[in-house]
Amino acid sequence: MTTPFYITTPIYYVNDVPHLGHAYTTIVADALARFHRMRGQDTRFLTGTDEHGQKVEEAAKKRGLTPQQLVDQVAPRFDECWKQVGIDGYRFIRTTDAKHKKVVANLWHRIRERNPEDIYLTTYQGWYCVGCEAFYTESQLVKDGESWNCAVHKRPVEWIDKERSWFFKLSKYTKPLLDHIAAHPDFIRPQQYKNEIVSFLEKEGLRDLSISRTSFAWGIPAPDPDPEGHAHVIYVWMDALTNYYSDLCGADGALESADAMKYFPHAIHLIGKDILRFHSVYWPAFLMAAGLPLPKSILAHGWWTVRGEKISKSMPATRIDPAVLAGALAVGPLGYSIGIDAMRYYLMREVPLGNDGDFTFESLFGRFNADLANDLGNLVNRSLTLISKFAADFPPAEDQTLFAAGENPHWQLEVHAFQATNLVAKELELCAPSKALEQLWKLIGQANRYIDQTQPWAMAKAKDPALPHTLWCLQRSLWTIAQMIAPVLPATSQTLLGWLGDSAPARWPEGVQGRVFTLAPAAIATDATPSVLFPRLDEPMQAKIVTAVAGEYAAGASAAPADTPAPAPKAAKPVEAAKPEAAGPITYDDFAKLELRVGKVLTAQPVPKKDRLLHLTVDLGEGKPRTIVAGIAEAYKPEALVGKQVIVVANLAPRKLAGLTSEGMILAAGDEAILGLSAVDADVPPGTRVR
Ligand code: ME8
Repeated sequence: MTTPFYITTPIYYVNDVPHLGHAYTTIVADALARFHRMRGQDTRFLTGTDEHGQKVEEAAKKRGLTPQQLVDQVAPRFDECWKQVGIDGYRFIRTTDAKHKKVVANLWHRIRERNPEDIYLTTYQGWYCVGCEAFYTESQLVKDGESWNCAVHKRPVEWIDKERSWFFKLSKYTKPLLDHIAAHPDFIRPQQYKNEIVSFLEKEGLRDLSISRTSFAWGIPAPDPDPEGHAHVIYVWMDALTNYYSDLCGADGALESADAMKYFPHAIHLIGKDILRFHSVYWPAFLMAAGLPLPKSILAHGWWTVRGEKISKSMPATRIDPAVLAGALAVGPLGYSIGIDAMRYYLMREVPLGNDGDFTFESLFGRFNADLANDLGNLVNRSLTLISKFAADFPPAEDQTLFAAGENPHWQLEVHAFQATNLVAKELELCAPSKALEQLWKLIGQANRYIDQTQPWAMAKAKDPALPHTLWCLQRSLWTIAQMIAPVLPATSQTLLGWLGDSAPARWPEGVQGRVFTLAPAAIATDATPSVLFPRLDEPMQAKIVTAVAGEYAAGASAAPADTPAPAPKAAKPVEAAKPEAAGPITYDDFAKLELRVGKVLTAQPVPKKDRLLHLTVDLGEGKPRTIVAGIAEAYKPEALVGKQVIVVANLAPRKLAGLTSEGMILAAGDEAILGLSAVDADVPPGTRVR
């Protein structure tokens, strides 16, 4: 029986929509899960959403929604996004799931049963960052004039003044954690993050941790009563971290489920370095206190940045939508799937796991043209063209005598391919996709050189009897490569295997007797006419991609039109749909052409069958209210809009939307669920001109 493989991503906060940073973690986890599945391992892959806490409660209130309504709107976005970018075979957990809530309560009870002194009541006083949902000491914050700012969010933190709270005796676990890390060298990976945690534990030690809040209600109720009668909800990180365990439990929430015992000790928690401490300190300490097994590894990766700024919600100009990026890269006959594969390849190849990486179009196009179009694309095209051209007269066939002859190009390619199956697998076992791809591309280079060396076209002309063997070697190495690219380039792999006459799901090529690996089952159809999988991105194409992607994230930074109709499914978005490039500076006369007016929303109602649209009537002081159709239904409940003052572009030509004529556009910032309507800071009459 093989060892189970269990990989998790962080569960993402629902106050954001998925961006390239979230996609990176999920894509790496997907690639690793695919690899282990290909090797026949019992594989489990978990992602999901983190839905409780103060910031969700506040965001919902602002929008006139209940927290449950807000999370129900946003959580499916992550699931949809992962489907759009081809993430496969995952389970999706939400912390509002009933089973999860039971498991969190059971974990609490278990800690109290085993270590009654580990959870106790007192009062908390100190700084709290709502963005991180974390408590900070002043040494962890940045002083900015009068206020203390969160180092991550660069915004002031909140002072919590003597809030009654349950505490967890984290201080007791400094030594047990250090001991565990010493005994399990792979517990925190890569090394630099392990060093960081060890040094933190050794130098600073741990203080007890507040694990409940009373000043808001959106969370899992603390299972034990407070003798003073306060209602506590469990601290959002204790709740969230438990997801990795709760998904393995049965509906009754019992902690000792068969799946938990089977998979959890093998868990690899893939995370961004921003949440390292929560995972490598709090989480194992909770588990130790409860007497439960610890995960196998905390695997931290670095941050993706844009122009040096971390891709994040608070930096809208950095927010690249993964589905838009994949759509923009959807070139060539396979369209969107190649866009996804190219994005996956870039993310996994460009940066060794653990390091930060700056997203640039230059490096993206460089990788695309050099690695995908030139190296892999050319190999595929040349090999298949040669095989299909000559196969009628020289059907590919192995010639043992040529291998037996030892040192020759055929033998070298064979040995190289065999070694690659091991080297690439080893790197993937170590969760190092970038190094795995480096190894794999060495084999691709070797196969390209094999064609140059053997010159099958010249062999055909000379009727060389070694040609069938040469074609066979090419076919065989291509098949091996097609299998091994599957974790990172699943669509490319499937297409290529199809062209090679292999319709079975991808599986890892295994070595047999020191050199031979599992053989491709069928011969290539001789009339196969391969198309160019990755066309080279020329300058006009590159410009279109930049506009499609950069235009999209620039829109997040400025006032996005709120009445933009729901976008067509992104998966179908061709590069041609790129937005025009942002205009340069405009003159006052240009600006004066815009008639911006204050409007007051009189009525608001959903538009049947259009989840994102609201049908509004807005008073612009013209006697007859205007009909405006706005794409803001995901952010606002209709009732929350009635009576609101908004800014309307009043001289926009009317447009038909969902069967209604929209007679203006409402200004808003942000997108979809995380959207704010532009505000008017004074009670001015409807129709007042905004200048
Ligand atoms: O922290 N580069 O959720 P979150 C790389 N709910 N990865 C990035 C990234 C970037 N610029 N930005 C985000 C939370 N990520 C908690 C987690 S787990 C029990 C609770 C990825 O929505 C990265 O994996 O803020 C990071 O750790 C995660 O998204 C943070 O997601």
